[in-house]
Amino acid sequence: MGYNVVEKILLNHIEDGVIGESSEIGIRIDQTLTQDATGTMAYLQFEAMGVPKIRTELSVSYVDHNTLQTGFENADDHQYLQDVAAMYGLYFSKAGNGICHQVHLERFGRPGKTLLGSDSHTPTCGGLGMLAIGAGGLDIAVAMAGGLFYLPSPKVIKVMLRGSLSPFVTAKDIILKLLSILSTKGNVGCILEFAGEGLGQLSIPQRATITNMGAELGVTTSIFPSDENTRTFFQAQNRLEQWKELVADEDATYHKVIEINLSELVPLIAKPHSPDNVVTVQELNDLKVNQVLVGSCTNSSYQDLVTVAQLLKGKTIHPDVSFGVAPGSKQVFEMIARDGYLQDIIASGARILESTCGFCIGNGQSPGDKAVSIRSNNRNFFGRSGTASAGIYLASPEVCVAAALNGALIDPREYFKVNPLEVKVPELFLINDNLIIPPKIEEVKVSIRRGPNIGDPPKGEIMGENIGGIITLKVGDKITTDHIMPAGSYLKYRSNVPEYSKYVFYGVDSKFALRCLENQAKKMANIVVGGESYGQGSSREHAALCPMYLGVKVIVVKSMERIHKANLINFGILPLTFVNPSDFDRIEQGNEVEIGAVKDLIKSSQPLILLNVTKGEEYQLNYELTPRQKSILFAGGMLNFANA
Ligand code: MIC
Ligand code: SF4
Repeated sequence: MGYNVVEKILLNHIEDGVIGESSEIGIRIDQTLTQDATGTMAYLQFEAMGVPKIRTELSVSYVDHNTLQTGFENADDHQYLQDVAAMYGLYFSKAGNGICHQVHLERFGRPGKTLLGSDSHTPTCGGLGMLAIGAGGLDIAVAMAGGLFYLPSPKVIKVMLRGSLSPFVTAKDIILKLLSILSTKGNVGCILEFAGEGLGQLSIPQRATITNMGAELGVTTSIFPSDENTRTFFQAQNRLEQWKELVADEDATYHKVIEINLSELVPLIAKPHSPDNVVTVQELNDLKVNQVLVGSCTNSSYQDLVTVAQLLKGKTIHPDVSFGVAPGSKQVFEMIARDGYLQDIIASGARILESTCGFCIGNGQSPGDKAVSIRSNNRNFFGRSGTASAGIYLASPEVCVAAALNGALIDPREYFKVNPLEVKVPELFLINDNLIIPPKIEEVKVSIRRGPNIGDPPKGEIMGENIGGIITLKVGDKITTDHIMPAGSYLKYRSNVPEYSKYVFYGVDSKFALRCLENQAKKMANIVVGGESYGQGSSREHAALCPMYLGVKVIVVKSMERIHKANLINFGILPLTFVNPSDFDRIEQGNEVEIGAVKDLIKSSQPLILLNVTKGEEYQLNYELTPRQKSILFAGGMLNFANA
């Protein structure tokens, strides 16, 4: 029997468990990446492990999220990260070099290798045939220390791309179509593997748009085979020796097959406040637009920006629109400058933004009250832009440019009467890695500088036999990590858990943290109740770490997303689900509850009983935990477990 691409990579890396048979498997990690917003905590945790040098083939520390530097905190974090990289043997990509996923795709990713990144969009490198997975910072620290990464034994879904894209229909429309089919929930444990004749038309940056935004589906990752197009890309990045072919066997089998006919696709757009709220652009024709932004790790490649420049050439942005462009990396930025495209973009009236996450994470460019903002990025969660009343829409750069020129949404096929010029991957990218500091071969003496904002990561408490607590908060479906742990202007507290913890659930209920502290003082555990797909979105472990700091011991939901569940376990918070989902309607915020014999029941894999003391009712609760995860929870989290 033949193997698919995912199985081929897993078979080369598996060290624990059996693919398809064990509930989770442990794999060796070749490469890791971190970014500054999750990185400081990951390296503080790595330091706590006492390992002298990283044990991966290659690890890169990027600075790309918090580059706004309003205050000393960001700069101090960057300095800490640079010192840590020098001390432990990592590459360090300085602020200004670009967004981690774009740079990793350009300069480091390799077909057939495994990559673990402390950012949910790490699957971007799946575009070049790599098994690239997002996880919490603590999992990255463990991988850097040579430990295995555990993932659910995956269900591999084959996505057959048939036909070919029409002009103005793009890779973004393929992933938006997939989001409309699969939605953002219910895909935990799946991996998408792309195949079919449609692949030939897709360059690596276009494939990377698809694997990047695949993160919004909640799958473990997405991957393309490594073929001739991949080879062309490696040659153009002057890394041909790192390329190898990796394709599925003819008789490979899959969990299921989805077909998409590219010839039938039209320009699509995701409406507020979820990436799967997809309609055709035509359905929203004439919607007045206030802001347009092109950038982020989804759509900011050289190909994307040359297309943008060609569509803008000789035209002026609509007077009522603010239009911003953020090149994804220094390579992209330098190339559009060298080739004259930057001039066309500037001339049109665009505002040129730094090569960083910026607007995508709500760090600047917040739209006006009730404004409509059309963006080329991947997430439009409620409040993420920094303006709760604004409507954020996600679409291709082509749709963005048409809206920016027209002042209202319009199908680009209608607006630009002539088809765009085809932009191919250049024969040779401009290679200038002068913002990447490689690790030193010789021994270096480094003393790590830590700014006053950088504190030690808190440790969890060993789990007790009984949990008595309060339902401190009850929320509904699709609670994202942006709801739980807002980023934007609070990002600078990522290295300062006591300060950052004040903002847990801030946009949902600004008194949450205060209530938690009051309950904690009364020795009552804090418990959060939620609906479907709790914890979707980011890999930020602060969405577990800060609740742990506030004394949250249990999360009870209808269903939960993979990375967030793993993070909760890593920080000793028990993730439970209702056996009977209608019990969700009976339990209320403020109820006093008890869960008895927790450890004994979990050890013997029996359901837990939640006694609602206030109402005198009982609800059965379930969990899916492997023996390894149970031990981590009993120890009060991964740091205690690893150091035991
Ligand atoms: C995001 O897109 O939500 C982020 C910001 O990149 C996060 C990481 C973080 O919160 O630091 C992610 O995707 O994991
Ligand atoms: Fe940065 Fe946005 Fe990409 Fe997250 S999704 S890595 S915030 S550009």
